[in-house]
Amino acid sequence: MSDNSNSNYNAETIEVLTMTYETIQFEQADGVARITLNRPERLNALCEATFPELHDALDRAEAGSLRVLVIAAAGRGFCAGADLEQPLGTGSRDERDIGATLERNYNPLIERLRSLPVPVVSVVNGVAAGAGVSLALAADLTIAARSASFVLAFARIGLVPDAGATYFLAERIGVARAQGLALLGEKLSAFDAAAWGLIWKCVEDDELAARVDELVARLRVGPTVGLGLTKQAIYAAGERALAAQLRLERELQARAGRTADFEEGVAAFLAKRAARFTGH
Ligand code: T3D
Repeated sequence: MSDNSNSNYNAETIEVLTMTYETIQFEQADGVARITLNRPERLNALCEATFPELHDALDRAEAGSLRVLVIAAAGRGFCAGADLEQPLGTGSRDERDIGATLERNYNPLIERLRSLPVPVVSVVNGVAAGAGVSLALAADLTIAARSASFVLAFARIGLVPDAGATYFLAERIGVARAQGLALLGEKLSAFDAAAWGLIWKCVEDDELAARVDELVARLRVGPTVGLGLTKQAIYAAGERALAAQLRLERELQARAGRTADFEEGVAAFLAKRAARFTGH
């Protein structure tokens, strides 16, 4: 990792932290952390170095006053999944345990992203394949360019969809469509991904950056604690019976009701003005 961390101040005295790692870039300013996958020549395939770098970037993001995390990618693709130029597993065929790589690298990352207490946005600029699909879908909001696509490439190399892919797909688009994509490994266009409910939105290529900026600007000034509790409740819903979910909502609402942002939201409504949430 090349540590070229620096802090500087612009005219509005907003602190900007930037880090360039071997395989990713990280930038944090004004509550927004942005991780950019940065191996465009390999379509941002995930190699062994990427995972500790991602965790280090997430540590830095969480150490600051984080209100939104953006995961984006450099070049023409989002992420081509595991780097197939690196050996997937070691030893003889019988000894090889690719599952151990999942346990060590992929699973902790996916769980961490899902449980981050702020909104996570993934920006799919081009093809997402293999675990790249999982990474894109681990975000709370996935926005994709119209020319982007999703490929469960695992079937093409004799592997099983992983890093949460089977979970995200079966949950969002149903078993029939999930099986079709997983067994055939066909490309799903961003347009169809949005129409099927796999992702939040598909936008025109030349509008992607502006639409992401709008989305991030909106989330950045949102009631961060309430938003974090909201995502927690929605993710829990699929795993609980109604009675348990009602109890969870009760508990989370009690916490949201103790935030300064709740008081500000109500005060702003009554005063007929825009709320000025601080994220507390
Ligand atoms: O142990 C573990 O890590 C287990 C975990 C497994 C999780 C997984 O993700 S398994 C699935 C791995 N991913 C794939 O199988 C996808 C492989 N890539 C593709 O199928 C295609 O590249 C795409 C459909 C993603 C894009 O196709 P296309 O035609 O737009 O691009 P391309 O020409 O195939 O790729 C461009 C370059 O990126 C090319 O390099 P070159 O020829 O220009 O030097 C290609 O080799 C490279 N590249 C693409 N994907 C990967 C990759 N290099 C390394 N690993 C890749 N996954």
